[in-house]
Amino acid sequence: MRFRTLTDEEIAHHEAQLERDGYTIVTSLIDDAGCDRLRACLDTLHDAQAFGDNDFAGTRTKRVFNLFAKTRELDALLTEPSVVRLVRHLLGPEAQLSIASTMEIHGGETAQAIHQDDAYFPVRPHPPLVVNTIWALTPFTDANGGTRVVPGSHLSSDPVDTRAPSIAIEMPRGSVLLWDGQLWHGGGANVTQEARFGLSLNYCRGWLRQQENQYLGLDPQVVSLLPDDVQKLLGYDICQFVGWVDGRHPMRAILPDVRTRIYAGRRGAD
Ligand SMILES: O=C(O)CCC(=O)C(=O)O
Repeated sequence: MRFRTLTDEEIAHHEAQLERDGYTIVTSLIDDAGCDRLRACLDTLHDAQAFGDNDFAGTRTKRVFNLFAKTRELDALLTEPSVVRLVRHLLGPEAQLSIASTMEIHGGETAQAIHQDDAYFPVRPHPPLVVNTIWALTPFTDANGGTRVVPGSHLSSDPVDTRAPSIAIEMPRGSVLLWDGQLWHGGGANVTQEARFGLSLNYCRGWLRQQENQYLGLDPQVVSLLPDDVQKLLGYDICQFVGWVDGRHPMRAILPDVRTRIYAGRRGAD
């Protein structure tokens, strides 16, 4: 999979957009072949997936969760350097994955209620706690259910009127939308015949509990064989004094027979 490389000026522009508007769009980050490859893998997971059974999840929307237990194709997205830099800009160096899921909005879906992705952390006001990303694996348009956002709404600690004017995110396939978890947003209505496919990698601060339990969801033997940066972003790390197991790095708790090999030469493992 090939990614477009962003310049430092482009990164600075996106950081400023995230701070000012609460969201930014990095266009055409993944090449066509990469999008095809991701779709081939995710479509296999979607074939067997039923539509949601409530208005919020969407009765014409398919979602698959716990993705890092089901494929290794997403590791390159999780560690994509420009997106990681932008996520860390708001969440700090210990940012970790909170939840990974697909959001395939089929024709006939109605608009989702706008909401905040950090609403389940009941502290107000607060600094950014969550950054969500949605990778467009089809084009996103106003008509096909492109994510709707209320620009600037991340700056208010008061609830937004759920009928507040929102705008639809339009972006070509291979692009990624990033937003501060305080931004009011929701999936759009799809009035076309074609499904809109989004892949969401949602991150939180390293000292928060992840929304999806990555310790029970993933096989520890598989995690132990992943590269360091993937392990860290999946939350298998220490954030200051949070995350220890028996006073040591959490990877020490996984598979004593492989830990010697894993830790050979790793700086600061103890
Ligand atoms: O699919 C989208 O564009 C956003 C969906 C969303 O915000 C959610 O399901 O929480």
